[in-house]
Amino acid sequence: MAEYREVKTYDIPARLKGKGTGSHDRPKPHIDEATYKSNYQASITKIDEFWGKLGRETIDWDVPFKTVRHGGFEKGDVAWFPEGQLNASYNCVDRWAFRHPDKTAIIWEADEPGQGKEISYKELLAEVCQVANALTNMGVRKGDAVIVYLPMIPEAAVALLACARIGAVHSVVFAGFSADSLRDRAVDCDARVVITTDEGKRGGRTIATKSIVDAALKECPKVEHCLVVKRTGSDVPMQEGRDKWWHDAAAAERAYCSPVPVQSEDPLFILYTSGSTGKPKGVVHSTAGYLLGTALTVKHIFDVHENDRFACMADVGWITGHSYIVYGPLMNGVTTLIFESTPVYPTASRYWEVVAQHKLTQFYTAPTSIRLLRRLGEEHVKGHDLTSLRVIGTVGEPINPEAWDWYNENVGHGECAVVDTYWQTETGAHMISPFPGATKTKPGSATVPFWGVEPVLLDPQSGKLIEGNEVEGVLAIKQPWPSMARTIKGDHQRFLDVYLKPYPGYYFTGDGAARDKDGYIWIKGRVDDVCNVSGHRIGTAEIESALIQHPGVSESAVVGIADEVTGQAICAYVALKPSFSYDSHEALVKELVLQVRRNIGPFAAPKKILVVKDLPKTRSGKIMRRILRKVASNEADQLGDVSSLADPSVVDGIIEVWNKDQ
Ligand code: 6R9
Repeated sequence: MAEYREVKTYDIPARLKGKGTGSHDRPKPHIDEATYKSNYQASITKIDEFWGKLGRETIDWDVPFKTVRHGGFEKGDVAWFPEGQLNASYNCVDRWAFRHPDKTAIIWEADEPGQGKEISYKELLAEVCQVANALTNMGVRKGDAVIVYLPMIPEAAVALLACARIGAVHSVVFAGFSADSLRDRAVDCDARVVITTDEGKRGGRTIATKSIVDAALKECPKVEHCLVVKRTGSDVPMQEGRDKWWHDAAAAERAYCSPVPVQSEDPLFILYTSGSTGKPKGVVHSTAGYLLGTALTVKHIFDVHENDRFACMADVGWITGHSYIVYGPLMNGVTTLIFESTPVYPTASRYWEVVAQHKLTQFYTAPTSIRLLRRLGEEHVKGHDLTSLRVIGTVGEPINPEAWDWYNENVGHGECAVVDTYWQTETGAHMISPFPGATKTKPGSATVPFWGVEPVLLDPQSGKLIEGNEVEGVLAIKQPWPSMARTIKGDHQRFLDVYLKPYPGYYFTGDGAARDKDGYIWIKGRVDDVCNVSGHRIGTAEIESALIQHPGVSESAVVGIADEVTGQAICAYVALKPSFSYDSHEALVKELVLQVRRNIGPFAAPKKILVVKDLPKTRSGKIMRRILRKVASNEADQLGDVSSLADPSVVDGIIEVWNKDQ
């Protein structure tokens, strides 16, 4: 049975009932308990009728669809609204710019407080059009890929929407990735253009984005142009014929560009994410299904209303930023916030100053930030007027009940709905989450499925369906839903192998989960070799292949270890080549960490590196990570059966190194 604890159940909070402190106009939630239930039933029984209606209501179509859904998990040929034609940027920008031109679309909160700005829907439309025209001039056409390597500035949203306007496929690479990672992604998706900045700013520090791009582009023969946004004004080299300043290129263009209609199933973007094996996968999202999923979850999981000011503190380089900074909020025509800084810059009150200043109504962050702020103390939250908030959310990793309680009490003042939203890059939008006006919450549980999502628990070995409550298994989804990923760029077979083949007839999430006595879902974390550090997904195989590129390393094995703030941290075991000699252990460890930072990016750096003589292997040569995990969790006394190891004495050597390192 799951080890979840008996926790308190929280009723629908005051501010979702139009009550609570502060004088705010608090709208009635879109969904109450009864409508959640009836909608959910309809969404899985009268599928075509339910989604057909929402598809027509939520999206403005150039050509209406005839068929609601086609295909399934068996063949991996899922398609939604196939005959329909639409344009994502029209749906996110134009229709609102025509209806309420002066409404703020984007609040930009710059790294230094007070240096941000607001952009109206009218201004957003003009800039998206100019950049779309500039991209067209650079030869970008429908279906072409554009890499976006930008820090958190409004141009990041503009870049995505400009690509979408001309039917180009954007692929955002998080600006914390190294030149090598950027190169691999640009090559994999055949990008023709890269969009970046001279430099980035975050937490008072400067990020050399352009120079990283320059290094990456040395090995990207297909990239013809680089469009460079001026962020700091620093003097960066510009390559004649290839590099252009964003502002010059945009200013030369007409501030209108006709949106190019695309088919529902045409790709809107590619986003690379880590898997348990091999190189990162280019997850491909469709246009209509993805927009529908993000639009509806913003409306219903965050209970967003017309005059709301919505803030998601994620980076646009991850799926959370795509869905909940850019597409979801703009599909609803509300105000969205782009945050350039960190939760602790210039002080640990930054988040709360931002909430108070902009009178934010929804606030969405990762458990790791909450744990960090909780550790720094309540005094940083107190004294800021947070009464505008109605819904506060978390994403990216399981939230421990202590962090949930702290968030609820100190930020939500016990009056806001706390939504623990479970979903993935591949799912496009929320899958399991409370509905603010409909779902009683339990700290630590993602609670109930979104419409159209049928979560099931399967026995990991037999794949048999586990029915009833108070059970645990691997989490899979029974029916296709509109916002699910359609394929992996250039490798559909891998898409089938990773998600649809492991448990035939189901989409496999890679997570373990439990269902409690009330039918609520509790996510337990990955069951594969993927680590979750501060809500960032990192494949252990990627780190291993970075380490092995160091001249001294013969083998490495990476495991995740529990960490109080980041959830998990990376622990790498490294065996050296016998011929390799080195002077200082400290210097070697530093070099190895640097190797990972250079190869993948600083966020993937191991917290611990243990240099061992040998790795524990089975007779067939497989590394037994189970043992490495146990040692790294200080559970060397519970190693279990090690008799299948080729040389069981290796384990003693590893334990010795671990103990010395403590
Ligand atoms: C959106 C996002 C996906 C993985 C997922 C799971 C973990 C995300 C969670 C959660 C527990 C939640 N995860 N949300 N675990 N509770 N509310 O994070 O996408 O980067 O692809 O990561 O994150 O393990 O499988 P992505």
